Amino acid sequence: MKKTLMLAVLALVLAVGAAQAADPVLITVAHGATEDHSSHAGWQKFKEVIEAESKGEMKVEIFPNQQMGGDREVIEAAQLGNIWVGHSSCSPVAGFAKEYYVLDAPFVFNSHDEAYALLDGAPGQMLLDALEPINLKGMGFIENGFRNLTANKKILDPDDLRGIKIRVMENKIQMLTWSTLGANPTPIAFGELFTALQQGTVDAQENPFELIYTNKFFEVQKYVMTTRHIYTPMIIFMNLDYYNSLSSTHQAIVMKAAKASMDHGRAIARDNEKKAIEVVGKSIELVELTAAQRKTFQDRMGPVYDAVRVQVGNDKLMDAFLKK
Ligand code: TK8
Repeated sequence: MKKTLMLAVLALVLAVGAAQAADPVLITVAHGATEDHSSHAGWQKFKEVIEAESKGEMKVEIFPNQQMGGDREVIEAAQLGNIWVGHSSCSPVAGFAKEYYVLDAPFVFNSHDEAYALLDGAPGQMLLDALEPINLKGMGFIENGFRNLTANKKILDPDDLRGIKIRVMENKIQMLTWSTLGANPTPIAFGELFTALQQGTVDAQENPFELIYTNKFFEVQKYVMTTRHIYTPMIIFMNLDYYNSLSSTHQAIVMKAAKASMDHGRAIARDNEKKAIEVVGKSIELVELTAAQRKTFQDRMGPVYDAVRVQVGNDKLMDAFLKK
């Protein structure tokens, strides 16, 4: 009897020791936004929830501001397992998963609520699932925002874009959109954009107000036009092999933290956008386009919608977003 009791005590001591000795599950996160961008606040919430819910069994380390490269590099690093978690604007993702071209269709969303309803519903889930063949677990969509055009000349309709060199994200539909409008598009990685504007390599770019502010693009541009020509979300993802290697308890904690990160980041993004509009509007000319002026851009988008449908190659997905 005494021997059995001793063995039971020994087994208990070893189990407790093993648990204490076990290194925490380390989750590395990388992204290309600055630390004052709402997406970084979202990742801090992700870290907070994971470390609290796992009671220290999981640790999160965040590498912001292009430390691991821009969107394309972060996607590739997460695919290969050089980092475990990251985010990217959805346009660069389309080069890896063609379904994401659906989000490059301009003038689809008219409000944040409309965008969230689709992205957080079945259409968005189809996009999250489309990442699994490239070894990524899509965890959700955080805020980047409605994109607006900045330039060194006032642009009131597409005819004003003639001869304008505009930077676009590395994505063939973005290239087609702006060439269809009459501009000369050049794909440049986000991390090189400020220098390209400063040196005059390009005359214009388009991004949400928050990024126009956090990355100081307004300091090297003269006008910002409220085109709101597209809503770009950022997609947050984890290396799928790594996700599948986690216990079901840890998987549930990761997904709970991802949801908390999205909700927190979106809320902050809306406040940040208001502040960004105020600061940018005091530094350069804010050109509030009328609905009629915005329509002159949308009226030229026919060939772009056709090209998106071809690239996406999935009418069910296309119609889920465009025929809402
Ligand atoms: C930030 C980029 C940015 C995107 C762009 O890493 O490239 O213009 O809007 O959000 O993903």
